[in-house]
Amino acid sequence: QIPLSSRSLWKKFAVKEFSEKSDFERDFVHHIETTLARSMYNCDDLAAYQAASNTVRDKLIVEWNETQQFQTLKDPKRIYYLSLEFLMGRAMDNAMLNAGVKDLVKDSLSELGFNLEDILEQEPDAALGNGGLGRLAACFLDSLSTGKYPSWGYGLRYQYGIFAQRIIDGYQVETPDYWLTFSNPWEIPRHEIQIPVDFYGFVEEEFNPQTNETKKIWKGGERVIAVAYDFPIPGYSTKNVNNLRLWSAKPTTEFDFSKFNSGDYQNSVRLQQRAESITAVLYPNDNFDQGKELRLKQQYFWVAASLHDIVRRFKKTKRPWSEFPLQVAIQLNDTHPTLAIVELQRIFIDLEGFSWDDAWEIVVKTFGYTNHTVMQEALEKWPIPLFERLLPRHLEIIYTINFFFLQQVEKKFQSTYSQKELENLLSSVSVIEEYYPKQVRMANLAIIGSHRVNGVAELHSELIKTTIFKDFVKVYGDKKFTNVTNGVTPRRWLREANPELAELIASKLGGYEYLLNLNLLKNLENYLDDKDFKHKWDIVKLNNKFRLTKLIKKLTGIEINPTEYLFDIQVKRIHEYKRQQLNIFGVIHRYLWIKSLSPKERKSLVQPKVYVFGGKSAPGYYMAKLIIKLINAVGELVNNDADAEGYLKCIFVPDYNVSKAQIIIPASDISEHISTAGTEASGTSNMKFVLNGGLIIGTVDGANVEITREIGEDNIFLFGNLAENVEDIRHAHRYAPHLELPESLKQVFEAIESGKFGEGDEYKPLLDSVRYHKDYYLVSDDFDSYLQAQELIDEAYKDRDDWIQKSIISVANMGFFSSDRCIEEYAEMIWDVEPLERD
Ligand code: CJB
Repeated sequence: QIPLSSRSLWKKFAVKEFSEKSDFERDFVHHIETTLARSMYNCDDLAAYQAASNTVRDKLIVEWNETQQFQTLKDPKRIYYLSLEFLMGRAMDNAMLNAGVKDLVKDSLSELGFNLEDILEQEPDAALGNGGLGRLAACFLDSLSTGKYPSWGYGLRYQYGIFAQRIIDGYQVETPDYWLTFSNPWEIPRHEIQIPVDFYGFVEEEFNPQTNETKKIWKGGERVIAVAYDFPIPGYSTKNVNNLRLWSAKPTTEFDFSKFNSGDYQNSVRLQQRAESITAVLYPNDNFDQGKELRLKQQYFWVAASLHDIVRRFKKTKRPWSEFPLQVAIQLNDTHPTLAIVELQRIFIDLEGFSWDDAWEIVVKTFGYTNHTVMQEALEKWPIPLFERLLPRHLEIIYTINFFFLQQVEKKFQSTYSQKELENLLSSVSVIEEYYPKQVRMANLAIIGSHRVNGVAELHSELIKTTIFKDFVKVYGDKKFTNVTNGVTPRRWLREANPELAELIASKLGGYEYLLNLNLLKNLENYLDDKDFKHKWDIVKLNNKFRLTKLIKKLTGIEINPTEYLFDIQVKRIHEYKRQQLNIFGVIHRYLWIKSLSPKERKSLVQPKVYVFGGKSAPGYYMAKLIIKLINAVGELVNNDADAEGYLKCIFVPDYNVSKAQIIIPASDISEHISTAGTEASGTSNMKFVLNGGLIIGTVDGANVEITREIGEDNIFLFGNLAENVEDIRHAHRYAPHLELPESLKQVFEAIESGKFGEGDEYKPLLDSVRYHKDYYLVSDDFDSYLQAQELIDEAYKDRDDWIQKSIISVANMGFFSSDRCIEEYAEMIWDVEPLERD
């Protein structure tokens, strides 16, 4: 505590945020000369980026500090968003835009001899996520700050984010993404916040003669320290700056003297080094559970540190424990943080001395769980022997949770169910799967320990109730299950990614207010007859296509004149269920068709198209890697074939990430969201594309359904079988003696096998997965319908005026898909929290 007599001095020297060019310039030079120890004689773009970002960061930190102090004073209910992934992308541009200082910084830097756009290119992406789930968490943080919700993100500070992808001879090659080579101005290391986390060890019973009770005590065998790194999260057009706290694992400084004395110094160093490996690397799987021990360690390390922090913050307020769920809402982003349920129960009963029931009541009120997938291979399960070794006390608590839960189920159904029915129900909802070895089902645990479970789009939320969690609906009724359709932040995905479109919209809507109330976009419909506006709309799209072709040239060497082509884009993780194979088979079909035409016919019949692909495959996902290879091989042939020149290009953009997405998405005429119906929980890039004036070709899946409802059926190209029919079709495939392929697909397969795209044999597993292995993803069933939809697109694109009309109407009706709306829904339905306006 600073004595009162000194405080006026502190106040006199309190940091002042820059608000004029000269302030920015002074601080910038200060950072160049002191923080970086450079001068005007050795200041390159990287140094300028670092100095500029430090200057912007200083401003942010002043507000961040004040926000935190204010929240401490007011002590509102807080939201804690636990996510193993935060796919943030770059911070600098976003921070400037949110604080409203981008023009000032741009002019200042220009006066100092630098170009802002070049400087922004110096920033590495913070790529601490795989795909949609991680990016959703990042959009939510933006909306939480913008909406002034007192909230924290908690995650891990991986030293290596998602790998960088290179394409060598058409194949994906992974290289490590060490993103912290240069000091990171966007994080504040909090070396004073160190939380011990234990693993392994054993459970002891301790008898207390005073109370005559025995108590379980977990004696951990290996201790690791969690160190906090704080990332300020600015809101748009508000001084509210929330915090994202990421944990980094460090060894303890306590030395194991027994090892030392026994002369095993090297081993004791090795053990310490092992600690740091916990937060070394992000697991690069999307929609897939690999079940590695280190991953379970990551999960517990993160959950234990975060809960310790949350409970400590609550205890500081001296409120009674009964108020815990009134002050704390914890959202579980997928099942990855499910151990938090068990850890909180452990804290309450083992450390704070609660009764089981009192503790459990608070726990369930505190947690909400978001499910992001129905794919079986993504559902997390941990083998009991592993669990028992790593977290013996937690396993005991899980057994007890399960015991009481199953008892309750039994009681509820024993009079109405037959013995057999009851057994089936119990074994389906049990947290423990009877398997060899037995396994802990994390989704079941998450449902039992939360008061709300939500899916991420209407169709998905219905599907979880009727498929993977249907037995839980029997137990709880369907009130516990709800829907919050995903959204995206219009600040990054419109204003930042597409400044020209954002400005054009602002010119009609009287400013940028719509970025805070996206429903205002609806007013764009007043300009559907405004020729000048429509012309400008068209020009913006063309400019964005130019911007993308420049990037393509830089990354692949391939030159494209965008004025000639319709841009058809599919960028997302490579996955069989997302069906990039369907797309590339379609490209091959189109190529064969073009080849079959005379030059004159081509001219009159073919709509020139560039197909752009991008996305990473998990390193161990053989089939996805094969799809990447095929796309590149098709590109190699098509892009160099004189017959196809001017009609067809096929591009694979390497190393798709957030910053590239910001250039790719605004350039699309059509984007592809073509998952097998019922497999894509929501999708979020579909929303980004439409918000940027692109139309979509898609299946009736995930949030495509709601996008269609909002923008109208005339403005989207839907095709394919419906989710409700998928199971029957699969069943038919399973029992058919052989699968009859449509003629169109046969042609494509023949072309591939003839060796046009390199060794025909190479792609055999991919073709066989369709024709001999039951075509699980319904590629053959949807192929003709897909081709028809593509034809409709070609036709529609001819009428450019109508196309622009569709584009404007679509954008005008995308208000619903702002992540601000999601956060409001969570706040009301799940968290029961209100925004807190800073005085
Ligand atoms: N999702 O990105 C992931 N990873 C997973 O392991 C499971 C799901 C995605 O989450 C997004 C956000 O909710 C969804 O839009 C997307 O459909 C889903 O695949």
